[in-house]
Amino acid sequence: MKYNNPILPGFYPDPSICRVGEDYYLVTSTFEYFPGVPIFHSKDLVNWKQIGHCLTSDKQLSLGKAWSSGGIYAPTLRYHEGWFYMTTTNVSGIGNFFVKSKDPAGLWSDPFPVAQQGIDPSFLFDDDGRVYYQSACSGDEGEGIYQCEMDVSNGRKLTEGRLIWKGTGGASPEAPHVYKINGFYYLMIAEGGTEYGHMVTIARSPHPYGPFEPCPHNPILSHRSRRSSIHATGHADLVQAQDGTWWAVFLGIRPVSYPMRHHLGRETFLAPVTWTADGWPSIGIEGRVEQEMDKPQLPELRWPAKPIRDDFDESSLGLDWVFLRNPLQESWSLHERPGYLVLRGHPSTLHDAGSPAFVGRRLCHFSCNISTALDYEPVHEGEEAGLTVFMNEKYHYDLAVRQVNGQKSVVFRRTVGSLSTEQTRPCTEGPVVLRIEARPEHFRFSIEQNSSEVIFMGSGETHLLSTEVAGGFTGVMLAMYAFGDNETTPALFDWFDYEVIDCPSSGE
Ligand code: 6LW
Repeated sequence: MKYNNPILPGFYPDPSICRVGEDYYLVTSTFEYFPGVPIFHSKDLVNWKQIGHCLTSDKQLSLGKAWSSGGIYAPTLRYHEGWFYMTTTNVSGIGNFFVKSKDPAGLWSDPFPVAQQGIDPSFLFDDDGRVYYQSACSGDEGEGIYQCEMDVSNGRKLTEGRLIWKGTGGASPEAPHVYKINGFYYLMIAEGGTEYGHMVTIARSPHPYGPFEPCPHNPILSHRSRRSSIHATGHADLVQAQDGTWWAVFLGIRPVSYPMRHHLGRETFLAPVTWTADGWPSIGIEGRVEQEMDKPQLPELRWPAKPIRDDFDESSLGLDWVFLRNPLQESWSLHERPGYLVLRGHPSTLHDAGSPAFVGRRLCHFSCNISTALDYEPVHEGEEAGLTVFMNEKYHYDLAVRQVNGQKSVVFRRTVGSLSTEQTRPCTEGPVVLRIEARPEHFRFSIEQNSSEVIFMGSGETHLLSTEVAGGFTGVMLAMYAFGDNETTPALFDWFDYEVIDCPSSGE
């Protein structure tokens, strides 16, 4: 039996995994989006269901100063003596910290700051009760992986951080994880940067602080200069299944168009791990991963496919929905008009690195149809509400209802760096259906009113919103939004449809 990679399609980078009995849990990074660090559950390593977020309060996650692709960098998830621990870095806030919980679905604790510099923090709970804490930073001894000992009851450092490995010479040694296996301390890292030069390397030592002997066949995973539909593989975490087999989760990208550009973000992939007789691992098939691979021999647990429509009938937002930075509570409501998501715009717009009225979800497929029904009668010049395909404040395509010279109009806007184009078309009173056809190379935007003809408004290339063009660490988001300067008119979103046309991964 086979499974399809990625196991988590769409913007789910920097995965970390742990196993508790026959249950697997996985977290990913979330940067400027709130809530932060989604946590998923699986029984078979292939089918995953989100069960919550680790960071759900302003106290845990303050993103007010987060630039695009700032905020929450890579997390690590570990389980020890009845407690789940998640550590990460708020690069726009308190730096390295961890939260803990007995229930992986949450609620998670208030943050425990850790006074160790750098990014990509990780834990090792050693057999003798010591807890070692690693991070990637440029410290007194240069760039590399630093480790200290810590008291995990309060996050206090017990020893100074010491450089334990610089890697094999690749740029940006980062993403450290230490595993105690057969009496050895294995230190696995990423090198080469999270782009096309990305790779995973590993070293081991009989002692927690080394010296570390590099694996003779490093890198144990890389798609550098390989012919593949998958690239930039790296930032891995290992887990041993209950049947003794080893598996790795890691990030990768699936570029489309030429030259290679990816817009879905860095996604989570799975591959088997094999070990040599003298105790060195390889990820995938001699360091390569395929789109289709042999399934783990674990009891399968699948969930029903997600419904196409969210009609906002619940008292809280589904777990797929996120805000851009910490939302103004008065900017959104599911209670003001039951059965509608109500957005109330304010002066923060899509064009600044703020927190506009914005409720979005990841684009997880190359081909899907997105639509929303918007009931909105703007009265103030310049106020608007609509649907955006959003990479960051300088790279987004918007289809919105707006007041233009006193006339209710539909506007299609493309913002690509310093370039911006707009097409405007008057429209009548009453609800408007905003439609987006997402395909590998382009997005097509249309409107429909009074169930009459569908009017094409324009299109935009996916590559102009790609990471290679827009930069950053996230992926394209699809969001309902509103903004305006004055006492704005409430924008009523009746439903939101996300209909998958292709299904390239087992995750959907
Ligand atoms: C992540 C680090 C990295 O923390 O990018 O380029 C950061 N490498 O491993 C965000 O994904």
